[in-house]
Amino acid sequence: MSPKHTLSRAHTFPADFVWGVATSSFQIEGAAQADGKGPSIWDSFCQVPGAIADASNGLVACEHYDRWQADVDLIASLGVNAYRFSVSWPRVQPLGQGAFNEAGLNFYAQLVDALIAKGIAPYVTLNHWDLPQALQDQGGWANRDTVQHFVNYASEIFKRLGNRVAAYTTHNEPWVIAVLGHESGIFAPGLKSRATTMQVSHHLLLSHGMTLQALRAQGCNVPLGIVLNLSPTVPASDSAADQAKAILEDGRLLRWYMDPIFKKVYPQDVMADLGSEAPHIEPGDLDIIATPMDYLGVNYYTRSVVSADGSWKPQNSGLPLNDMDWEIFPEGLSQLLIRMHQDYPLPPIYITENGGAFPDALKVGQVDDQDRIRYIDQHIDALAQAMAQGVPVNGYMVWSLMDNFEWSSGYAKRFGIVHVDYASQKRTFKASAHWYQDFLTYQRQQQHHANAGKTAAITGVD
Ligand code: IFM
Repeated sequence: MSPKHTLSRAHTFPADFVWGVATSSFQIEGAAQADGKGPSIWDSFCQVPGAIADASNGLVACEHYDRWQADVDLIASLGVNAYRFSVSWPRVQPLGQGAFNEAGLNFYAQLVDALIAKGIAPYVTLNHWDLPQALQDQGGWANRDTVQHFVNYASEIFKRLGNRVAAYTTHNEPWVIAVLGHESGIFAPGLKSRATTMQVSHHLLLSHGMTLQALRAQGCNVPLGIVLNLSPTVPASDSAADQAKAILEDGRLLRWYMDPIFKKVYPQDVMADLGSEAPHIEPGDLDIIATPMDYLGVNYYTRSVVSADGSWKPQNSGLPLNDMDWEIFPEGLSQLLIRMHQDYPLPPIYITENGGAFPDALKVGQVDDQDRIRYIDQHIDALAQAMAQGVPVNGYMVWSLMDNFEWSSGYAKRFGIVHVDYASQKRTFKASAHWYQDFLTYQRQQQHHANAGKTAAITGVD
């Protein structure tokens, strides 16, 4: 049988390239009320009737809080050299300010130690959306006080995990927190106000910059950065209205985050469009936001197509769709990275999430998810093409290690390369996990051959 999905094998990546899998606390941990953990905004949001498609919640999830040791073994068996996960703020500081929770801090300290012992680099995200509900009760990210609370929390995490981890990420996908959480309201905390959305996004960015400064002042010498969800934004047609809308949406998705971080300014066109809904910005805020970062994480899933009248539907595009009805568009990853490289002075980039939900079927103990394999293969290929054009990419992480709580879609959408049977909590490698494992072995062999070649050249052996 000839090997399938081998586009990515045409490329040999640098020996120190980071290959990982990613998860987040609320999506996998469960144990939502165990060992002193406080409630997060997602615990509350799950109780809102109709908020989650299958009316599920994070009470049990993948029971990772109890099964973490076996999960570390699972990660190690994939052959990855990195694992990206997040710390649940309310697990380590139940009210988001004041007392810390020893049990929660210990959980993450043990996880980090176990990963390191297996040769897996821990990539720690400080905020993957599960804000303590007690802070939301005081206005959440719309309240400027939350910025300092986040810095205090981040400082405590650094005190406990220190420079043992591979990198710290301040926030995961601030656009999602701001827009889906506060404008469309389909994510926690479920608000619908554009002015609040923009204030939230400013506070997230401000807390990002302040955290970089605070952690460095404490002696942090591991890379610090942020993770953005980015896509190329294209007009649905070449009408002037669609094109203008696409430029504005690009401003709201990409430039609203990239410009202040790399150019110390918010995009003028978005500001003008916001008018009185623009955020309140204090003198010096932009200097803080633009604090130099060590890396940028990019989460890429699909492109964004916009029409002025909102009528565009992915079903009309002709491109294959995944189980979320997102277009599968690998070229978008190279286009995005090349454009970013042209427009911004980029630090090293990590693709911190890439993957897809597909309608997996577990048959006789196996999930033959060829569509997911094809997706990952095509995207690694697209990534290599961007690197060949000079984009500085240092790593790639599959979303996700295992099936988990997919936010407002509940457990119905499966992104994992490892299948989770939620009734028994049994983990089963899908074909994509085997494929990724084989791909990583192949990469190591390529490295080995390249090194052997170098040694031979140096010593004159042929
Ligand atoms: O599951 C999410 C993750 O939490 C953040 N990025 C997108 C993924 C898929 O929707």
